[in-house]
Amino acid sequence: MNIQLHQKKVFFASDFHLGAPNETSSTIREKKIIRWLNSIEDEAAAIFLVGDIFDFWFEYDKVIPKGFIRFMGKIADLRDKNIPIVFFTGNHDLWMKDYFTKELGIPVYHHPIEMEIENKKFLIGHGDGLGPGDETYKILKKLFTNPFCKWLFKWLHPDLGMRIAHKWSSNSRLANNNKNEHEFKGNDEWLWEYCKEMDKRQHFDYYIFGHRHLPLELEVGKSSTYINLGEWVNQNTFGVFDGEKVTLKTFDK
Ligand SMILES: [Mn+2]
Repeated sequence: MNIQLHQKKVFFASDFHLGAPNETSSTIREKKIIRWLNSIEDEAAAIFLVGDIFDFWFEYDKVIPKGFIRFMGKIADLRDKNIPIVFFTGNHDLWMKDYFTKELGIPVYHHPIEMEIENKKFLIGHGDGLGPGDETYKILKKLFTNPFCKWLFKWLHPDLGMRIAHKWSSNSRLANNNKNEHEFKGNDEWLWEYCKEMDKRQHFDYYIFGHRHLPLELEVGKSSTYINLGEWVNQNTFGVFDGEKVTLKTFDK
């Protein structure tokens, strides 16, 4: 994928968690995301949505989850206007397959990707399971991505499967909220650690991740920056690359 800026900008956002914690608050958030997309579309050379777009997503062979129709409509509208959009899966929506690719021409990445935009090197990904720590999740991810487990889940009736998944998702969120997860952990920021280790082997100008739910802009090396995109449940933060620099901003309209 080759992105040309032509005086435009590249936008990054993650962790919309559409669907959570309930329909009412998700719909308010969904409309805000659409206002944001409306506000950037004229100057967007590309839009990267970096995982946990949906609080839960599963693609059956012939069925996708209900909901998010305004968001999907807006995404389709942007694609019809030829604006490149790139999806990454997060730990909440890792069961995306090729629906968005087939329907809208949106590539869906399940791993971080390297990309060069205007002579800057980017490493972009959701960030789950990278760096030290998060051992429980690393084991769970193996289970979640196991083809046999996915096959079993697929054959549960969607009403039952989705109910189980939502219960699981809300439990894991509650557990996270109890642990002061959203405070800056200094040298224990796993993704920051990951960037520092990576930069010793291969240099990137920008490391762009989500997952952490905490907007961060941290120096990795001399000319290298780790950006965490934050989230949209409370903070509505996003990244903008103008060809020179990535800036973190807040959408407050
Ligand atoms: Mn998340």
